[in-house]
Amino acid sequence: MASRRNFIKAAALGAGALTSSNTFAKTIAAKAPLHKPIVLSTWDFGLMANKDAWAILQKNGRALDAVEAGVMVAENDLFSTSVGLAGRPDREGKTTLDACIMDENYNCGAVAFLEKIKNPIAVARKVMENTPHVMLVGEGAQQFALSQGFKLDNYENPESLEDYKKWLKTSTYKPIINIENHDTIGMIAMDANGNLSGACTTSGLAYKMRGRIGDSPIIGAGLYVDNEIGAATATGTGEEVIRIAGTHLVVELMRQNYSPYEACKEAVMRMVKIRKEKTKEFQVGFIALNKNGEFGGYCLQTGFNYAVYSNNIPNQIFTSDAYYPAPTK
Ligand code: SD4
Repeated sequence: MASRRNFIKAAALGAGALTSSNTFAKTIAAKAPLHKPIVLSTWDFGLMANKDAWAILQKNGRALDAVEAGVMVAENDLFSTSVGLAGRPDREGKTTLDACIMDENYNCGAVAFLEKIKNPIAVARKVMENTPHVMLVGEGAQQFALSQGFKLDNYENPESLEDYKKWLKTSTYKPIINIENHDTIGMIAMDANGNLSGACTTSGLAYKMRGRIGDSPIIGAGLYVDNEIGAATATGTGEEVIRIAGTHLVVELMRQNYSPYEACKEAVMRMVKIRKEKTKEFQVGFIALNKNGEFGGYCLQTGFNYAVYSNNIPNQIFTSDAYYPAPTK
């Protein structure tokens, strides 16, 4: 039976670890923190993404390269309806992409409202490395991508188009918690040298207004990395994450010695405080990792999970604790 100490540790990890039947989940409760290298990413598809990140991390590669390669797995998935060109379109039927990346030296790059480019995260990295700017949007971002050797790609996912046609019949906009409203991939990693980086990429909310940009490409909202302290990334309704500068808040709370789990929870509680009953209508989830290798996640609605892979645990899914115990809709 689990000891009280392990239970507290598991609670601090925010992993639902002792309620899981997964042996590794139980082990981690006893053995935390994680041993570097470490990679965490949002949702189920984080498992596949973590594998490609891990291939780089285990060869002593840089966390920055790992997170870029990792999230590209989701961007390249021709059937992902929430990341990359396969993602569900905006209300005019066009898929528009948002992404950002940040390294261990506070370097960061982002693209938003980008169309017809397969790997927005790679363009975000080029913005970071090859321009004096942090963020490029729309036509300018596409023009820059082409100048960097990226090619226009007209791929459209038949499933996303089919969904869009159905949506057009009513054209009412109401994201459904954990369905239309989720599946951004956010990834944070620590490499063998102890350096942190993160990446976040999405097609954003389905049927959004044309030109709408969410939290995912915004440094401090969808992603933040402070190599002295830790890293955090977010998923869910971007407007709500932006409102509280979500991931920057999580990292600043970790600076004040909140554990990653407590920091994610406190950020969610901030939303509850300011948005009150409205928080029943949307989902937001955060994951975080600190410099000691402690990690955690917390969300508003039940249903959020994330994938964790480190030197002391194999790639696996953790279920996030939630503020609302069961879906409210
Ligand atoms: C957005 N945060 O565009 C994104 C959507 C999302 O999981 O996270 N989906 O608001």
